[in-house]
Amino acid sequence: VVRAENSPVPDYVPDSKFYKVEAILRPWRVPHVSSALLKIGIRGVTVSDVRGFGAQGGSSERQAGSEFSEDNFLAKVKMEIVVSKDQVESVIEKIIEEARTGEIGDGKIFLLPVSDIIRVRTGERGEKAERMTGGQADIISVGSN
Ligand code: AKG
Repeated sequence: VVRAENSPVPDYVPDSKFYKVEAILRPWRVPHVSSALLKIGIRGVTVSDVRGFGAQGGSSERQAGSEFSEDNFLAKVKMEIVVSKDQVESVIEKIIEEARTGEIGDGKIFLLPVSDIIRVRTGERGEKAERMTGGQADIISVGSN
């Protein structure tokens, strides 16, 4: 993922090497978002079917006298993407670009610091675990770098 030289990374608080971008999105926008993320080199995305509501209490239009109730939960998809700090803004920009309709219900993005990343296959940690590689060659090279 390449960022323009003139767009500095914001000072996220707390500072971390890695962040999780967690996005609650309209289900039918998710394929657009994931293929756009693939195109910019993002390789690790987790999705879950979730239900929820936001400021509108689950209705797409504000109605006078409408009550919040538990059956107003709407189907959404939660996407979770863990990346290094310098990739965060590109991921957020891409999600907004591909998920936004401009209508109520487009969802939200949360940014969380991540303490470490551990690849189960190799035990690699940190940057080595974040980097998307795979296969036998990488298993062999573990310990030699
Ligand atoms: C909300 O509950 O905040 C909404 O945005 C409802 C509309 C929707 O998610 O489609």
